Amino acid sequence: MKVILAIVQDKDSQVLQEKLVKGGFRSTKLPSTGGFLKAGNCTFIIGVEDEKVDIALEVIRKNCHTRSQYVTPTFLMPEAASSLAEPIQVQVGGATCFILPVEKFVRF
Ligand code: 2BA
Repeated sequence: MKVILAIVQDKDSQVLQEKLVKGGFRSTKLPSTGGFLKAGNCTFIIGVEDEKVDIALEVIRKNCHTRSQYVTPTFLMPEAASSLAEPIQVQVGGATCFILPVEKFVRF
């Protein structure tokens, strides 16, 4: 068994949750915050049998979309006044996924 930790954008999280259920996957959705943008995102914990990992990743890939966002990087240039700092564009990924081995899984 594996656990997939998938960090996705808030905008995609509801559809992803529904598609995971439809696909027969159990998941837990946690509110999270990206370290760089300091904006809300969602982290899914998905426990999956080894042979279904690729299917779960495909569900995530299909339903999570890359988007551009602008951020004013005052924290990268603390000497610049916020009014002087030019916003920069960043591509926020569809999903950032970590696939971890599960030593033991029990449900009571
Ligand atoms: P954030 O940390 O808010 O990052 C949002 C986007 O900002 C990133 O998109 C990336 O395009 C850009 N970015 C992040 N750190 C940067 C930096 N030091 N310099 C320049 N640009 C930077 P993604 O890479 O798609 O990441 C989306 C979200 O996934 C992240 O939100 C974070 O919550 C999570 N994430 C990404 N990589 C991670 C990692 N190695 N470990 C833990 N969480 C990660």
